[in-house]
Amino acid sequence: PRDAGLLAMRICGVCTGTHYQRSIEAVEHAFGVTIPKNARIVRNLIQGALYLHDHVVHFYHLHALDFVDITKALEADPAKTVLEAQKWAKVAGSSPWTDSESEFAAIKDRVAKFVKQGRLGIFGNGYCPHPQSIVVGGVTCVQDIQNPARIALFKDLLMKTRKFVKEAYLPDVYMAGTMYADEALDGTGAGLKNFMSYGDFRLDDTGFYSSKLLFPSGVVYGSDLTKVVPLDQSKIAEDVAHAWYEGDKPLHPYEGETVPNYTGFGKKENGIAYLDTKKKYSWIKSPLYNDTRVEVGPLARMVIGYVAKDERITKYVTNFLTRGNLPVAVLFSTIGRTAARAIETDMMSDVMIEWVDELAKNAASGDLSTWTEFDFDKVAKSAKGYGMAEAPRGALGHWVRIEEGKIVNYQAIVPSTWNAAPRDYKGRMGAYEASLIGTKVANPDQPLEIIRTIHSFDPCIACAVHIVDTQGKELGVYKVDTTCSL
Ligand code: NFE
Repeated sequence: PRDAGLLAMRICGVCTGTHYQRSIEAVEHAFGVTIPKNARIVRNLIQGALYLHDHVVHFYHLHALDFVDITKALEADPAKTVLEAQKWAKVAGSSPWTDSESEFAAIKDRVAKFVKQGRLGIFGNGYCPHPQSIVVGGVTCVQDIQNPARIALFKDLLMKTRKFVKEAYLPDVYMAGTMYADEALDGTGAGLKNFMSYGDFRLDDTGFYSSKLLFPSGVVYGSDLTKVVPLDQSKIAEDVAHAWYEGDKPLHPYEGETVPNYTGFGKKENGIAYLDTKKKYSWIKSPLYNDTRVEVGPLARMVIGYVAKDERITKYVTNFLTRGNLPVAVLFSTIGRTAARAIETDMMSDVMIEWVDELAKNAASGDLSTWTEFDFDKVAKSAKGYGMAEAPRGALGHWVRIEEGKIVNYQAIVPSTWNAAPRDYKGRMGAYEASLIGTKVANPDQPLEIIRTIHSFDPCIACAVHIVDTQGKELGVYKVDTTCSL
C-alpha cells in the first residue's frame, strides 16, 4: 500500500502529483496516519503549483485557439495592440504583462515565421512531471525546508507566475469572456447545473476530513444558489450500463470492478461506425452521486464556495464579475467554466504566498517536522480508506481496500470520468453531453462551438479510462479518427 502512490500517479501525465497525493491519502486514511503541519503545507504548495501550471497551460495551449485565430496576428497593428493590452489589464485591475509596441511587433514577426513554416502546432507540447516527494506519513523534502534559499526560490517562481496570471491570463480571459458574454447569457454550454466538490486544501491540522478547507465540499443542485448539500462519500457509485465494462448495477468504488466488455459500435455507413447511445458506447464509466449526474471542476468549486458564502471565494468571484460588469448568471455557461478556472488561479496565486511564508516561519522557528513516524507492522492489516480532494479538473477520489497488508481492490474516479461519462442506467446524460444540448453551430462544417464547450471542461481522457492487463496482454486495437483533438 505504501508504494501505491508511485504507480497511481502514472494514471496520467498531466495531473500526476494529484493522483499521487490522493493515493497516499487513501492509505493514510486506511492506516489512521496523520501528517505534520509542514507536510500539509508542502502538499498544499505542490498541489497549488499544479493548479497554476495546469490552468495556464489549459487556457493558452488547449483552449485559447477556440476563441482566437492566431493567424490574424499577422494583420494586427502593434500600436493598437498596446491599447488593447492596457484596456483589458485595466478591467482585470492589473498592469499589462507588456505594453511595448516593439515587443508586440516582435511577436508578430515570430508568429509570421511560424505561419510561413506551417508550424502552428507549437501549442502541442507534452509534459509529464512525476514528483516523488510524498510518502505515507508526510513528505520527504526536509532538506528544502531547512534551507531558506530553497524556500526563497519557490517564492520567487511563485511571484513570477502570479505576475503572469494577473497581467496576462486574467486580462485575456476578460477579453475572450466579454466577446462571448451574450452567448454565455443564453446559457450556451450550461449543461447539468448540478455541481459537486469534494473540497480541498486543508487550512488547519484538525484532520483530513474535518479541517477548514480553501475549497469547501458539497453539492449544489440545479444552480440553486440558496444551499449547499453536505457531501456523503457513501453515496458515490459507478454505473456501466453504457460503458464497455461488465456489470449490471452501480457499485460503490470500494466494491468497484473494471472488467472490459467491448461490444462494438452501432451502425456503419460509408465506412464510418457510429456510436449507439442506446447501447454501450464509451470506455468511460458513469459516476453517480446520490443517483444523480453532477459536474465537477473549477466552476463547481467556485459555485459551491460562493453559495456556501466562503469569504475568500465570494470575494474573488464578486471582484471578477464586478470588474467585468458581468451578472452571476454568466457563470453557468462555457465561458463561465473558463472564467471560473481563471478566478481560482488568481486566488491560488495569492493564497500560496501565505502558505510559503508560513512554511518559512515554521522552519525559521526550528520546526522541521515533515513526517509522522509509524510502524507498518502495527497498523491494521485489513482496512479501507479513501483519498478524496480536488484535482485541477475537479473531484478526484482514490479508494483502497487492504487485506493482510496487501491491496485487494483499488478504484480511482477522476474528474474527467464525472464530466465525460456516457449516459447512465436511466439514460441520463453526463456533463459533456448535457452541455452540448441547445448549442448553436454557426458553420456545421467547422463546429467550433462544440469543441469550445468540451474544451471548457479541460478534458483528460487518459485520466478517465484505465484498462490495464497486468500480464501485459493486448486488450484490443483501436483506430481513432483524430480530426478532433480532444
Ligand atoms: Ni489527467 Fe486529472 C486532473 C485528475 S482528470 S488530468 O485535473 O485527477 O480529469
